[in-house]
Amino acid sequence: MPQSFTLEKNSNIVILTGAGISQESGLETFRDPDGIWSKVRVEDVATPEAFKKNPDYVHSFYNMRRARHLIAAANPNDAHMALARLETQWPGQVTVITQNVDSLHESGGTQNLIHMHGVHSKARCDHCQHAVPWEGDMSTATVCEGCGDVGGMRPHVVWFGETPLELGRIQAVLVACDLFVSIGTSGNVYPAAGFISVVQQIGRAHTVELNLEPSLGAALFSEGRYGPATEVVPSYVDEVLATL
Ligand code: BJW
Repeated sequence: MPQSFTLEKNSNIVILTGAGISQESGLETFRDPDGIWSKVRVEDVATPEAFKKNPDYVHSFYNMRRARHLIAAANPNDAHMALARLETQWPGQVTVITQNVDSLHESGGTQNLIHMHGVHSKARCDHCQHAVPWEGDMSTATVCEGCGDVGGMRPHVVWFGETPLELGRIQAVLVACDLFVSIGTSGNVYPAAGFISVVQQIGRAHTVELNLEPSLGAALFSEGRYGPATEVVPSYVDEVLATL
C-alpha cells in the first residue's frame, strides 16, 4: 500500500474482473495470442446479427464453451478464493463486477457479485425474455418454457451492440467506491473499460490494476501490480487486510 494512501476500515471496495482471472483455471481469454478471438471471428459468434444469420453455429460455439466452463467451475483458483476471503474479512462493502460468464467467483465463495455480461448457466428467450437456469446443450429446436416458442432460446450473455446488465447498480457502486481494483482485463471492451475513467473523474477512490501485463488503460490507475492472477491477487488481498 503506498504511503500517501490510507484505506479506512469502512471503505467500499469495488473489483472489476475479466477473463485473465480465470485463465489459470483453464479457461481461455479472448485477446491473448491463443485466445478465443484468434480462433473464431467476433462478428460470427458474439453479435445479435450473427445469431440471426447462423444460429446453429452460435449455439455450437456456446455449447462447447458452456461444457468447458461447467468443468472448470469446480476449480476456482487462488485469485477467486482471495477475493471471497476479502469479502468475508473486510468490514466495509466489497462488490465484484465481473465481465466473465463463468461461475468461478460463485464457486470460490463470492456473494456480492454482478455478472455484467451475463452467465453461461442461464438461457433466455429472445421472443419473451423468459430466463431459465441452463446446463446442457441448446439448439434452434429448444422450446421456451415461458411462451412455448421454438427458435428464440439463446445464451444469457451480452453480445456486442447489446446493453450490459445491471448498469444502474454498477454506477451506484462506482460512485461510492474508495478503492477500485481491476483484475485480468485488457481494457478493450466498453463500458467496462471506461469504469476507471468514471472512478477517476469522481476523484475519491484509489485505483489499482492487477494484470499479467499493463492493460490499454494502465496509465489511468494510481498503481499497477503485474504477474499471474494467482500470485498478484492473493498478495494484494493480504496487503489490504493487513491494514485492519
Ligand atoms: C491475465 C492472465 C493471468 C491473461 N493473470 N491476467 C467504439 C468505441 C468504444 C466503444 C465501442 C465502439 N464501437 C462499439 C463499441 C461498444 C462495444 C465495444 O466496447 N467495442 C470495442 C471492442 C470497441 N461494447 C458493446 O457493444 C457493449 N455494449 C454496449 O456498449 O452497450 C451500449 C451501452 C453502454 C452503456 C450504457 C448503455 C448502453 C457490450 C459488450 C459485450 C462484450 N461481450 C463479450 C462476450 C460475452 C459472452 C462470451 O463470453 O462469449 O464479453 S466480448 C468479450 O470481451 C467478453 C469479455 O467479457 C470482454 C472483455 O474481455 P476481457 O475480459 O478483458 O478479456 P481479454 O482477453 O481482452 O483480456 C484478458 C486480460 O487478462 C489480458 O490483459 C491479459 O494480459 C490478462 N491475463 N492471463 C492475470 N493468468
